[in-house]
Amino acid sequence: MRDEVTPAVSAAPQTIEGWYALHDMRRIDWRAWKRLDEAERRAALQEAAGFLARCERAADAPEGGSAFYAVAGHKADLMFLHLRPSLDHLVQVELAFHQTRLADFTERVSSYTSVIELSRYNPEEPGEAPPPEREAALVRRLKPAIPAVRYACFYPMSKKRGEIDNWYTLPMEKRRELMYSHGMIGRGYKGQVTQMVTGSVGLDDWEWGVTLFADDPLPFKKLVYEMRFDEASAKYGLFGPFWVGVRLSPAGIEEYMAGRLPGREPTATA
Ligand code: 76R
Repeated sequence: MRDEVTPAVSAAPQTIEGWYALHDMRRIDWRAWKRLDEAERRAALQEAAGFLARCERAADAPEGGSAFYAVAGHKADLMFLHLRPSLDHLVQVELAFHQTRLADFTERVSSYTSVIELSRYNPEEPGEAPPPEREAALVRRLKPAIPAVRYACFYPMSKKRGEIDNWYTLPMEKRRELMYSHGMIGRGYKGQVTQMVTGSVGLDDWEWGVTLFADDPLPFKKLVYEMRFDEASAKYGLFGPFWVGVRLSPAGIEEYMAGRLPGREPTATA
């Protein structure tokens, strides 16, 4: 017997995919690191800084980018974010890190594989090409430069498929309405928070990854809290663990491993 909801009304929104994303969470074995002699530490850090600099400019792929964060709390010490044009490039970047000496002092505590996704609840009319400025804006979102801001917050989420509240059986029109309201809340944080939504159905354990970037961590809390009261999240949002961290430059890894969080400016610490 067919479901009461016809495929036409519960249709999936059109999605457009961009770069693949890997969020790679690592814990440092500080005890082993401290036992390492000074010369070995220096060599490992030099190698690591070079590796991270090559990652940032995606020297291992035709395009992409990476960023590194010092994570607060017990869930990880470092989060590496890699954006690359294919899953193969992501696997290659992981393999390359494992070849470094620093990798010997890290344990992977979590990771998330997804692909940048734009879901289009209001697509162009069929056969109508978007104007060139919209096309350019689209490409910037599908292949984004990682925002040069100090903080990032990452968490995976899904939409509920309960017996009563089921996002996936809602009519398209209702989901469009809810996503509009969701987008309006998001827009209120323009200039404060940049979001990157990555789809992970079929790729990882949740349905989306949400990565937020900002120059102050407080708007992460404000934005996520405000969205909790909006129907799309209040009724249908299911959330995984959160990671929040401070951006490290490739050279910053040396200071970090010596026990100092680099300041906002690379030269700010005495
Ligand atoms: O892409 C767009 O800007 C159009 C509007 C929009 C869509 C379609 C949008 C805007 N989002 C969309 C899709 Mn979003 N987003 C989240 C979270 O914590 C929570 O409660 C939810 C986590 C945040 C914080 C956030 C921020 N968004 C999605 C989807 C896919 C849904 C689907 O396809 O069914 C998810 C899972 C999701 C989750 N969203 C915005 C933001 C912000 C800040 C905006 C405004 C962007 C802007 O206009 O600058």
